Amino acid sequence: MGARVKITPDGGDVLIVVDVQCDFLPGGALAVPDGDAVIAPINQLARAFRHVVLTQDWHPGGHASFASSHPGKHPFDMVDLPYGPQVLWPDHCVQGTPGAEISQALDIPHAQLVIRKGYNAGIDSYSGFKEADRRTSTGLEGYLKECGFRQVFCVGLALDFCVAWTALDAAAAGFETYVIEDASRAIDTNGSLEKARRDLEAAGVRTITSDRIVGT
Ligand code: VGL
Ligand code: ZN
Repeated sequence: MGARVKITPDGGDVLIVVDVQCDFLPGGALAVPDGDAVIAPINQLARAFRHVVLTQDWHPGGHASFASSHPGKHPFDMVDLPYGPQVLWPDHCVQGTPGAEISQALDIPHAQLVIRKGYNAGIDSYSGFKEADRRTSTGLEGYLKECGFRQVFCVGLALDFCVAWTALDAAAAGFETYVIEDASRAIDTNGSLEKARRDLEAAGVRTITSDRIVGT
């Protein structure tokens, strides 16, 4: 609990809902533990925001982040790609498949943009802003700046990967950035959650709970 974080109805604040897709939910190819627990708080939060952007992990078959693309490797192994170390994942969020669909349980009809990422075969993209080569832009920074947003609130899946990287890039782009923890869940592999928390804190990203926005 802490002081209330004010959302101004006339803009300036945007909620980014990261990767709430079937493959990251129970029964999915890369199910995040307790992943469906994010749905209710996200739906409640979204009603408080006039502006909501969704991200969608969107990989071609045979993507470089898939363990199946690296003979002898298994999910959660590491591999060195031209841009650096990469965690390998089960095949997930393949373009056009049911697992890549954004959950029907999300109730955000007013979401204004879906930004897809991870569509380059050789480059992963946890962040909604910048791919894992740290050079290729998705265009989201320009979009948010052109819209005049100043505060970015990040929620979704997974807290220690796509939510954290999106928040870190938002902060680096100059937005006042928040992660809403109870509206996010982590994968937590090889210390990833601890590392994400440290990185977020070092970058000045504020970690809050949704009661500070929508609480009574
Ligand atoms: C994600 C691993 C691979 C995420 C996406 O949404 O956090 N994690 N692709
Ligand atoms: Zn992915």
